[in-house]
Amino acid sequence: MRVQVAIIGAGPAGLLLGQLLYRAGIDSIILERRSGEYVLGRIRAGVLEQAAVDLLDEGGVGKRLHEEGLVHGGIELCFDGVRHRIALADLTGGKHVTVYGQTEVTRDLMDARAAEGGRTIYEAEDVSIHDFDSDRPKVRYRRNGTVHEIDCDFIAGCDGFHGVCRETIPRSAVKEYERVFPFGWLGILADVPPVSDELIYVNHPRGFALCSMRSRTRSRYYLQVPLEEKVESWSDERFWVELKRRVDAEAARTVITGPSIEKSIAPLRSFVAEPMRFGRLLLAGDAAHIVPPTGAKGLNLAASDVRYLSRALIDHYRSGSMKEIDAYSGKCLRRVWKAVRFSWWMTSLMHRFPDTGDFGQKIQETELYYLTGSTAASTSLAENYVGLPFED
Ligand code: RFL
Ligand code: PHB
Repeated sequence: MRVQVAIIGAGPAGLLLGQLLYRAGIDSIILERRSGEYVLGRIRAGVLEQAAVDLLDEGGVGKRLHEEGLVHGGIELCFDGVRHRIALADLTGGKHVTVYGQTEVTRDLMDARAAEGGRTIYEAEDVSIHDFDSDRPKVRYRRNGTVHEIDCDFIAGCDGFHGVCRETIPRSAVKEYERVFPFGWLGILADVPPVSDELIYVNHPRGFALCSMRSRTRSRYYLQVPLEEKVESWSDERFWVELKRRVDAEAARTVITGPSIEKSIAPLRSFVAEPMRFGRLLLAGDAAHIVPPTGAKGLNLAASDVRYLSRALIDHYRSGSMKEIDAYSGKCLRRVWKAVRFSWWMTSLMHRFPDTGDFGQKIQETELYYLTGSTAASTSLAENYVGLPFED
């Protein structure tokens, strides 16, 4: 079989790329290791930058997002027992973020691809990529015991942090940068109304907490926990008691609790692999970089890579030029590193580290007072949170 672009991974990066290429008349196939239901069962990101919303609109998949997404013009930072609002929209000339779960984004993209007859092979086993340093890359996979081979012009490595694409690149050709944080986030999803209309990021001596949501009737809450913590040790009851100890008194009084419908622990990590292109293999999303979720940037960065990659491929097929493909890695990485810096900074500011101590706690609170009291400092946070501009 032959296609123009073979996409590895049906997460948001792979599906969105497939959609944008389809709209431009470029033929692709997506190979996904898991089943569609498994991919939809992963509860992950919840906050979309305007640029990600615009890109989903460009892909023709924004309808439900605009009907059901919650548009937020601010976030709250809670510290020293009091909440302070960062007026994102006022500070950024009217930019907002949209709360719409990654599961829903993925579902909309899968539905659009199915309706358009796009090819996605779920449960593709032993996917391997070959000859991407030549003009004739190949992809192989196995399904129901039969090995298939695909010839293509380009391979898009959208297969996440544990994927096969980055791993196949010779070690000597990649430079990896990494920081693993000494804690994780325990998250629960529950069908209860959110405690507040906006997200609350909490700095507390007992550890970070986040009050988020998926809709007006579905909430997502997180607690900072030690890395070695087991999810089985956290009954719903224990989770709610701990959350109430970390949030402000009013939130503790008014939060509506209920049975969890999902509960999991995610480690926090910053990671970047450079460059993001090797010949005709182009990495996008978590396959090339990971950020801790504190800045709500992971999914948005995947969309930002796909924006550059789709434009580069479309330009190539229209003009025959490799100029935009050549520029891809540099353009992505300049924006990626800014999000890596912001996510690291938000994580450092809001979490309790093993060496934070009383002094560190005071410094964090003082930085938070400065941040919420200074228009210059709040504007810096706001412009990063809503998403920095693109190069083109
Ligand atoms: P994904 O979503 O990981 O999708 C990659 C896909 O590739 C498949 N795959 C393979 N397919 C074929 N062959 C192979 N060998 C393969 N290996 C892997 C996988 O099954 C999968 O379907 O990467 P993508 O598309 O780059 O999207 C990135 C986002 O998913 C990610 O950045 C965010 O979800 C990160 N993230 C969060 N980001 C936020 O902005 N806000 C959040 O609140 C937030 N919470 C989270 C998160 C990531 C988490 N992970 C990774 C554990 C919470 C969690 C728990
Ligand atoms: C979420 O709703 O899952 C979420 C929101 C904001 C973050 C991280 C996670 O910074």
